[in-house]
Amino acid sequence: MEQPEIVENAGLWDGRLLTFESLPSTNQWALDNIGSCLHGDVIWAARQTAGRGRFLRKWLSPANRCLTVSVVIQPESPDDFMVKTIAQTGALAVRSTLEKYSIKAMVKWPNDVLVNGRKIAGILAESESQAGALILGIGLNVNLVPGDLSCAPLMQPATSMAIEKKRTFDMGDMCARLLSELETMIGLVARERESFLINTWQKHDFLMEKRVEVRTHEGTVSGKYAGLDKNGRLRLIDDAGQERLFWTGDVSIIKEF
Ligand code: BT5
Repeated sequence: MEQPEIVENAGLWDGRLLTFESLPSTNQWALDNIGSCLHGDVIWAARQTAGRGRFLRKWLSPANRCLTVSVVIQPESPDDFMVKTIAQTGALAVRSTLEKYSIKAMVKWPNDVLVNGRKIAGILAESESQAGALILGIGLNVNLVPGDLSCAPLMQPATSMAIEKKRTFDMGDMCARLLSELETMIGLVARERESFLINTWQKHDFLMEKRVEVRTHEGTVSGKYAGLDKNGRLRLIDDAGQERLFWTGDVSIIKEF
């Protein structure tokens, strides 16, 4: 297995940045090597050969064009507010990173970042129960060109920073900027908690005021999207007028004619 290049204090907080040329999946590497990881370590692979999304879906990341990182977080307690809301916090950090490059992005529950309705980034939060660690995986389409993702059918259209801005971006700068925004966002959420999370999410919420369909392994429910609850769950007012809360699922907007 390839040995990473390690840079001290270049991860999150005082963590390290561990860079690989190629890994199957940065989240999987962090899970497999959790014993040697420290709080705040960031795993970055220039190329992922088996990147994954939620529910074991594939995440496609052409070499050096999609920023694929995983952050190791060892929360003080498994009930930590941050644990429940880390995917939303990650999405908000990606959104504010993009704003720094004048790209107006919106968040879509639970883990997407969209530009003009096209997916530019996805988040995968996984936990490692023995070490009590949380792995926050982020895939951000930086320099993808049209056609890069044409090898597979996508659940929704995709875009990249390069497609939006018609220029390429330095991956190292992008990684540093993303980690800095993430550190700030995690700090804000930890200090100001649900009021900050709910309000900030609401300002950039792609689903606000929409009629949606939420699909889970238990079935599909439709109704009016009503934002996040205090634990980061999706609130839906179903067609019978009842509030329903979801920890996970896939959401799509119902087109009204
Ligand atoms: C996600 O899942 O969006 C989470 C993606 C997390 C990827 C990161 S990369 C670093 C870390 N290491 C990993 O192995 N994973 C994490 P989900 O909501 O399930 O969306 C997956 C769906 O997005 C796929 O089924 C495709 O339809 C679509 N997709 C795949 N690659 C894409 C890309 N590069 N850009 C936009 N959409 C993509």
